[in-house]
Amino acid sequence: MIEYKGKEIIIIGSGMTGLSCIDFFLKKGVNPILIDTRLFPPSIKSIPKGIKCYFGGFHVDHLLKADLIVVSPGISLNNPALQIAANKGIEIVGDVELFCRELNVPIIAITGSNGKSTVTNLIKEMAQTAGYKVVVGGNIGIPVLNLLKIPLQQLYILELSSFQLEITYSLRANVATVLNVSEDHLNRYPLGIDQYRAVKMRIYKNALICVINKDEKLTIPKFSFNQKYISFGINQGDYHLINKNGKFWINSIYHDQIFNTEEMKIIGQHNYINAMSALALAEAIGLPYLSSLSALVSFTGLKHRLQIVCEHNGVKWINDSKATNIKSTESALCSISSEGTLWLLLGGDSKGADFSSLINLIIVKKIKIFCFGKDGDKIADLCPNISIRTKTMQEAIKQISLSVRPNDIVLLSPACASFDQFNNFEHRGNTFIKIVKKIIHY
Ligand code: UMA
Ligand code: ADP
Repeated sequence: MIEYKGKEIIIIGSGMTGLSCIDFFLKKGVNPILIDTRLFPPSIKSIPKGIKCYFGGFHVDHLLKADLIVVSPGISLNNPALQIAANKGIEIVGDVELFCRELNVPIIAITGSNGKSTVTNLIKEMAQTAGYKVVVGGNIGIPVLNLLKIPLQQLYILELSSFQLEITYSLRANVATVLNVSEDHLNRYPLGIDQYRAVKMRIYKNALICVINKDEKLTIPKFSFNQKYISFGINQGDYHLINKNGKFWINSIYHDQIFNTEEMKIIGQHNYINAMSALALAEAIGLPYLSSLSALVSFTGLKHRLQIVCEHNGVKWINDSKATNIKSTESALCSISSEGTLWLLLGGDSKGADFSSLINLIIVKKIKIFCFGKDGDKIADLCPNISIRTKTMQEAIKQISLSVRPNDIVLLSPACASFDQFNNFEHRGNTFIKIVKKIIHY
């Protein structure tokens, strides 16, 4: 455990991470300083009394007085003031680093461009079914330092974003995985996908066992003598799919029994892959296979991920608000088939992504696209014949509701971040649900 007393500590960002860091240092008897780039940060009322705050930007002078700077994930390390501080040798870390320095406990660490929360919850259910005392935290919405308030557990399952891994150095996971790597957050990684991928690969450093996706070369680390590997993939890997009479079964080199994916409640090939990755993680920590399979069968999926809101007059309304990049929307389009028209709601902040890869999937479907938000124009310009531009998602839903017919599907799978018009993806998804229920008088 590190002694922080007597040190000048600056916390950047007053969101949920920043607040958890303040709490952590106060408990250690240190009064940190808080900086936020916004003049009126949203969580201003939750900041404990007595904390010295500077709002409205960074001042290099402040940063240069620090012994330690703790940066929230929403702040880019490319910020010039942070660069100056780093060049002067001031230590810059994130909350996950503070957490790893505090506890030496069994950790499953999960990252990837998509599927993190689904797999994190699945492995949690599997471990709990096997009788483990487990906690979950990280990018999933629970700052890791808050886990220190819970009595010591047998297993910590951490969902980690690239932003968090960037400033984590002491992670020594028992099992680590990069589920997949596809284009995302390019506004934060100016050198492109290689830079983004390199950050994700940091999760494997010092891990005892690496769980890798055989179908995605980008998830495979350089092999190291003292690490064990367990793999999964569609047609290859220790866990893979076999096709028997048009039905997909999960097969494994570790077990004789094969598992029928039709027993799962979550749909789509991407979820079969998620299931295999969770089974591989379960194998790595030695959970009994049968109890993992029973957890898999019971798992109903998470809200805002291909969530069927309702079916009314033959029209299905689906909330996939957590689809915040192109690959996740592609997986939604591959998982859903509609006899009628598919009404797709796309838009928000594209984070610098190139949408042309979506076109191939879109043009083979009977589809109408509604584009909204900051990058609505950019998306609508790609297929102008089938796209309608609205300012907001709310406006789009109202227009769609006037035209839908039985057998149609309305899908919110925006392929963009929500922050341009909503607080977060939950806010966007809940707004969708609320309007839909109002429209159909649910
Ligand atoms: N911000 C400023 N100025 C500041 C500090 C923050 O403008 O000085 C802005 C950021 O640019 C961002 C917002 O405030 O738009 C929130 O940033 P934050 O770092 O304060 O975020 P937290 O509330 O602490 O939440 C963070 C993660 N958010 C981000 O990485 C943006 C949450 O992941 C995570 O659940 C939480 O820590 C607990 O670990 C959310 C997320 O969007 C779900 N993650 C990205 C993703 O999944 O794609 C990576
Ligand atoms: P994350 O936490 O990485 O954002 P989630 O499990 O919350 O992942 O899912 C986010 C979005 O990605 C949802 O739209 C979901 O349907 C989709 N998705 C989930 N798993 C995968 C996967 N393995 N490949 C592609 N898309 C996926």
